Amino acid sequence: MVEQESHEDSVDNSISVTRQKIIFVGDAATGKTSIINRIIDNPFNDIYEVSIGIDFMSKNIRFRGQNTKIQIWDSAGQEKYKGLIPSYIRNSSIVFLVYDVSKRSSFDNIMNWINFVRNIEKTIMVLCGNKIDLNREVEKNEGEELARKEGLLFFECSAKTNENIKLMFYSAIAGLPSFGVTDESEKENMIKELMEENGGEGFRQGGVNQDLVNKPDAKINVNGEISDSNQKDELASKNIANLKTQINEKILLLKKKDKDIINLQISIKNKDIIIKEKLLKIKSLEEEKTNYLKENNEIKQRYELILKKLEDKLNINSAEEMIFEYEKKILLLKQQLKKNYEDEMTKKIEVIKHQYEENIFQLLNNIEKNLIKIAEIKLKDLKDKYNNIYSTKEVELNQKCNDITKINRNKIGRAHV
Ligand SMILES: Nc1nc2c(ncn2[C@@H]2O[C@H](COP(=O)(O)OP(=O)(O)OP(=O)(O)O)[C@@H](O)[C@H]2O)c(=O)[nH]1
Ligand SMILES: [Mg+2]
Repeated sequence: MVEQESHEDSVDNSISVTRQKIIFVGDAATGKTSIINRIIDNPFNDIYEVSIGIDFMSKNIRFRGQNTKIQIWDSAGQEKYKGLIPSYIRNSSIVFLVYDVSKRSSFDNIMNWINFVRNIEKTIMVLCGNKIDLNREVEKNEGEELARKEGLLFFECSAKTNENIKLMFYSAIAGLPSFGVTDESEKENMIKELMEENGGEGFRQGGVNQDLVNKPDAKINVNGEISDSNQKDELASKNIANLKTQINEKILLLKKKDKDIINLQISIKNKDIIIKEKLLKIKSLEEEKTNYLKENNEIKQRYELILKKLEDKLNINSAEEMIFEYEKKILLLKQQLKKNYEDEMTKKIEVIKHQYEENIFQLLNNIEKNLIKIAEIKLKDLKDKYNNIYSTKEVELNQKCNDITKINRNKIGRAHV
């Protein structure tokens, strides 16, 4: 655990004072400022005034003759101010993680806040579900469950109705080692005693924002005035604390740089080794290449030798004979092909001839039939014609016969007369 800021001061000659830092974090508008206002007995404000940077208030808590100076730091929940928070979490005694029970997203983000705090400081964390006077989106058992799992203290409260605010605050600070109570059974009495003795009165509101806190020679608070010496002390001690934090951060940075240099040296050494290994590898590859070229040359020579031997072995006469044989074969094949072609053509001509003959025969048949028909018609016509002529001629002849007969009779009659 990082050393806690726990200065032993002296308020008067007889009482020693211990300082304790408490900080409230959580999403914007969850009610951090409203809770702190209730702790210090300020009235509840319905209007949302967005916090900017960091505000603080302090109070001397008296308990069994011991004075504890409690500083309460109120952080702004807006994301853009998150970067300011770590230096206030460092060396803090208690961190209140506030969510809004009527807004699920603020509870969903609590785990991020827990991790955020844990990455900076190992400290007491109090999970606080505010706005229980409103309709819930987060049930109490969900908060309890998360607190149990993560080892946090857990309270629900309402800054509006003031329910549970003081109990939550005094229960949390009762766990601080500065009160020297280790017996759990005694804690309940202690909380009661603390509440009775201190209540919410006596808190002094600082309201110093980040800009002022970061300046070591800051002489004013946000109200633009430093009236009492206590307030001056407060501001000075805060400035010293901040300077210390800054120095510590610088030391950490230097240590980190040292580490980086060592790491760089190591990495240069490693690179050296790698380069040496690479050079060795290149050398062995070059040797391999020379061997390969040598081998390749030998193979080439052997191959050329074999080729030459093969050329010598080749007989030109036998090649000519082979060509003659092939020519003969080609001729035979040509003849065979010609014969096949001729046979096929003859067959085809026969078929075509037969078809023509068939067609001509059919044609002649048809012509003959037609001619017979025409002749019959002509014959009939002629018959009819001659019959007509004949019958007229017959009538004419009969007429002529009759006439002749008549004439003959007349002649005969006259002869008688
Ligand atoms: N109903 C109800 N409203 C509350 C309660 N606590 C705070 N509020 C209101 O919630 C709003 C935000 O409250 P603040 O206390 O300013 O919230 P905050 O967490 O300080 O917000 P930031 O400073 O922006 O991070 C204000 O309008 C308050 O009046 C509560 O318990 N019940
Ligand atoms: Mg606020």
